[in-house]
Amino acid sequence: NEKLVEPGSNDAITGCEWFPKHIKDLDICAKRVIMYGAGLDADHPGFKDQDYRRRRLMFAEVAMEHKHGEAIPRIEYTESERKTWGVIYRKLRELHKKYACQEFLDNFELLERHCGYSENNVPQLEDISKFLRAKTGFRVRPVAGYLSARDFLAGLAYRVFFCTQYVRHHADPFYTPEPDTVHELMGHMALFADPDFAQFSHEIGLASLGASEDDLNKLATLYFFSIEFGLSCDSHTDTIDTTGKENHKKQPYKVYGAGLLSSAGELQHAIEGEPTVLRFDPDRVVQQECLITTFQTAYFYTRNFEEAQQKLRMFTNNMKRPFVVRYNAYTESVEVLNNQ
Ligand code: HBI
Ligand code: FE
Repeated sequence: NEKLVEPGSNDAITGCEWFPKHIKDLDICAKRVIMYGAGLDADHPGFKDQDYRRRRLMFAEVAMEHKHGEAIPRIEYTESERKTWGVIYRKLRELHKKYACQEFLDNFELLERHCGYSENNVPQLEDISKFLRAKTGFRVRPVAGYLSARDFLAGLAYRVFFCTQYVRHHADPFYTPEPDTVHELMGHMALFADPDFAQFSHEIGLASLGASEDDLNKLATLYFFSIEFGLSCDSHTDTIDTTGKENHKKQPYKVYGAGLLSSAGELQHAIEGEPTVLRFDPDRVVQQECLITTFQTAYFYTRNFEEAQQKLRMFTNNMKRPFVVRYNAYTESVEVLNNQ
């Protein structure tokens, strides 16, 4: 029988809130979905579409039955799903070339070459997972819907990204009220192939294990304004050009956040719309409100992912936990060191 842990349960080892100690424990996190197909909200585009709801239940079942170590089932996407994917793919690829950071573009090309990415094909999680694992040790596993920030971030500690496998409703290809596979695959996957980005993500995850409610909210906000909405400053554009004048012509910011790279509207807004852009300083970032239904009013940039790592580390070093965690990559487990 399956081990079940109620959210909010105390951890036998640390006395803090329970967290996974081994990558296999993510099976527990994956099951604690807050929202999925069965209970689509009244304002969801698929709410009244019985076929869509049935389809979502199938995806939920695949995700709920998946266990660590098993192959991720291949999905035969419907004509309608492939059409939705294709429409978004064409539009976003055009925008990526203009706005995405170089690391994203390079790795996206690899996904096209090795993982079946194209406008005519929805890629399979199993292929992407194998590819990422070879690149950075990251992998993906299917999830039925939205998880708590705590469960979701815990995955990152194990270099696991919880990935939805369903496609948004076809009524509005450029809008989804929840993460879907288009957002995950078009927005997130490419950068998990980058070692520095992978390390940054991994460290947010490790910091989240057993964190206080307050610290967890801060980490979720840092995740939001980096991995979802982060900008980078293209170092080539703010150097002095050959005439000796500073080059103010080119837009200095590039995009690495998946929420932007998977949203045609907000991607343009973030670069062309002249929003507030501030340096990624965690003490400042955690004061920013995460907006869910509208574009962000401010974005944060770092020069590169190494800088993001350093800033994050300085911040998490000051977070207080009555224990230290150490990730053991050989055993894929987290060791808890009690040094209070
Ligand atoms: N759950 N499945 C899923 N996908 C996400 O992107 C996600 C999540 N839960 C929480 C979350 N994102 C963010 O709010 C961050 O707080 C971690
Ligand atoms: Fe996301």
